[in-house]
Formats: sequence, C-alpha cells, structure tokens
Amino acid sequence: MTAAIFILTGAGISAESGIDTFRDAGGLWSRVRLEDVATPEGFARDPDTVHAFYNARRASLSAARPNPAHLALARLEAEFAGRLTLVTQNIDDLHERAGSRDVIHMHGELARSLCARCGDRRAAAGDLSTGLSCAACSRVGGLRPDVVWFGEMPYRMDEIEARLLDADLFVAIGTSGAVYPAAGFVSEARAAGIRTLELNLQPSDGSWLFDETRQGPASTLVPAFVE
Ligand code: BV8
Repeated sequence: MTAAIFILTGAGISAESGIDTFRDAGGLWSRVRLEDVATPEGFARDPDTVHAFYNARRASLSAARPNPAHLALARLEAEFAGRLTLVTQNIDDLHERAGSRDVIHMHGELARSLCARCGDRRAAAGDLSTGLSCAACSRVGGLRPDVVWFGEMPYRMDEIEARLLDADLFVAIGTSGAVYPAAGFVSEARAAGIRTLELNLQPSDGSWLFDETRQGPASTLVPAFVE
C-alpha cells in the first residue's frame, strides 16, 4: 500500500499570488476586527460591512493567479491518485485553478453563497448584498458568503479526521497554527505516530510540534518537497 499524505494549507500558500494573509504584518486582521467581519454576530449587526469585506476579497481573487506552490500540489495529486488529501483553510480557489481536483475547503469558499434562511449553497461569482434574493427560497436578506466564521463548525470534519488518521505523513503549509480545530491536526497526527512536516515562511505557533520544519517561501519549498 503506497504511503498516504495529508496536506493542510493556510493563507501563506496564496501570499505569493497576492492574496492577503491574516496575521502577518499588515495582514487582514490588522486592518479589520475579525469580530466585525468573520462572526455570525458581526453579520447580524452589520451585514453590509461584511458583504463589502468579502466582495473586496472576491474581486482581488479574480485578479490573482496560482503560484508554483499550488501547481506543485496539483502535480502531487496526479502522482498520488487517491492517496493524497488536500485540506485548505483558505477560501480562495487557487488550488482548483492550479489543477487540484479533490480539495476540502474546511472554512468554505469565497466563490459560493449560503442562504441563512433556507440553507441553499451555490456558486456565486459576483458580489453579494443584503438586497439579493435567494434563488432557492426567493427570500431577500439571507444571503451570506459560504464561509465558516468563528464559532461555526468547519465543513467535513468527520471526513477530515478519518483521512488524517489514515495518513503516513502530515504536511502543514503556510499556516500560523493559530486557529482551531485546524491548528490541532498536528497534535492529532503526532499522537497517532504520523510523521509531521511544516513548510512555512517563518516558525509558526506550533513549529515545536513538528518532526521537521523548513523555512522559506512556499513557491520554493513546495515544489522542492514535491519533486
Ligand atoms: C469552531 C474563514 C466550534 C473566513 C476562518 C479550540 C477548539 C475548537 C475551537 C476553538 C478552540 N479555541 C478557540 C476556538 C474558537 C476559534 C479559534 O480557533 N479561535 C482562535 C482565534 C483562538 N475557532 C473557531 O471558531 C472554529 N469553529 O471551533 O467551532 C463549534 C463546535 C460545535 C458546533 C459549532 C461550532 C472556526 C474557525 C474558522 C474561522 N474562519 N476563515 C475567512 O477567511 O474570512 S479562520 C482564519 O484563520 C482564516 O480565514 C484562516 O483560514 C485561518 C488560519 O489562518 P492562516 O491560514 O494560518 O493564516 P495566517 O495569516 O494566520 O498565517 C499565515 C502563515 O503563512 C504565517 O505563518 C506566515 O508566516 C506564513 N506565510 C506568509 N507568507 C508565506 C508564508 N508561508 C510560506 N510562504 C509564504 N510566501
């Protein structure tokens, strides 16, 4: 049985594509309060501000391109057909645009909408706003980005946990290890005796938990890891 690899990516893998990270100097959370734009309470309080935040990120994403790190992971998926799990905390679609086909977006996707009234989830290429009606239930005011906010349960956690425990190698790429439950995956891997590797620009909160850490830009480290 060939080895199974579980990869977790964070905002750092998209940084060289021009996508903002969250906790680096000048990152998103230094410009807006996550309580205002990435919580259900913030959305209930001021939906227009939340829509403007995600509409701006959706616009900058359309101008971005996958970088060599995304492309290398797509090559790895083709080579490890069926034995590679790619879980991303990112809500961008750069893994898919690089050619990855089986991507688990545990924090949702910027390019999709969710109706808070009926639960309908679908592709949403353009801006969202409070004035739009849901294509499924026709009600107005319930549409929100299909992303997982703080205090909400990430998607596909049962599947993620099962695939994590089935892996022989856990690789974290471009994540600060600050947000749970994703930040807990490395500890679960260690407890299960799974080898752990971190590829990051600089040491993260959880670097000490990894068997091996490599520092550098993802566009250099990931192709070198894949080759
Ligand atoms: C939940 C989507 C429960 C929206 C995001 C313990 C257990 C469980 C939960 C908690 C817990 N303790 C606290 C919590 C609550 C909370 C949490 O973790 N809080 C933190 C702040 C302490 N967690 C939650 O609320 C989660 N939900 O637990 O639900 C539950 C249970 C039952 C029923 C219902 C609910 C939900 C968390 C998800 C929140 N949504 N994103 C959006 O994108 O707008 S999280 C947010 O942080 C980001 O979106 C991102 O996804 C995530 C992690 O950030 P990173 O990707 O790591 O990015 P960051 O900027 O931090 O770091 C970038 C890294 O890249 C750096 O290390 C940098 O050095 C590196 N880098 C930079 N450039 C490069 C590079 N690396 C390589 N190359 C480069 N060029």
